[in-house]
Amino acid sequence: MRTTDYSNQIPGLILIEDFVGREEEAAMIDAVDDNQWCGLGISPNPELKRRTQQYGHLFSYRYRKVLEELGPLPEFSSAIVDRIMKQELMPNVPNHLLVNEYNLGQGIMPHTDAPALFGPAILSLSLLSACVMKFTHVETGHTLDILLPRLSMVVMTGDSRYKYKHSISKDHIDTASDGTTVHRDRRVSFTFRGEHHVFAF
Ligand SMILES: O=C(O)CCC(=O)C(=O)O
Repeated sequence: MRTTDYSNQIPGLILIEDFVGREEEAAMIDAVDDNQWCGLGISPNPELKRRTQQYGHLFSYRYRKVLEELGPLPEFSSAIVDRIMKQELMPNVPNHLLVNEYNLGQGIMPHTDAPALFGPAILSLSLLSACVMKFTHVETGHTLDILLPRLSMVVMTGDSRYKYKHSISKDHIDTASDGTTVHRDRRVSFTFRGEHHVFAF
């Protein structure tokens, strides 16, 4: 594992390379591909333009609230959760896992994960492909494009979590701020979030 601390450019932003190995990656991808995806017309969250899965609880993008408690995070994520806690990357055990699939031409719009729903640390694991994540300061417009290598974990706390929006382009080839380019492929991300959610039911 190699950690790059971007805090001198955006406080609270770090990247940990090789957070998982290739065999773990394959097992996690097999597990999610055996489960039900939603999005692209399929409920819940049919309006999403990419496929997703949620574990822990079900968040509605449309209504911006938690709709249902789904139980503990799945067995296939438990080694990652243990690693997160051992490395003290989150204050509490994550209770939400969002799996996003990005095929070529799919991205995610600039957003800040709802502060009223999710805790102070947002962690996202990149599987199968690298991509570039753009950070844009909500007030100053300052931007930074960082490469998220395959198998890496990006950790957003502090300003990177609360004062910046993050997004992923639809481009087939991405360029980071340091000039590195990456050819995109199918990417599946595991985003871990914790506490601070108010149930709607
Ligand atoms: O794909 C990722 O790494 C980020 C996902 C994300 O930002 C989200 O679903 O809110």
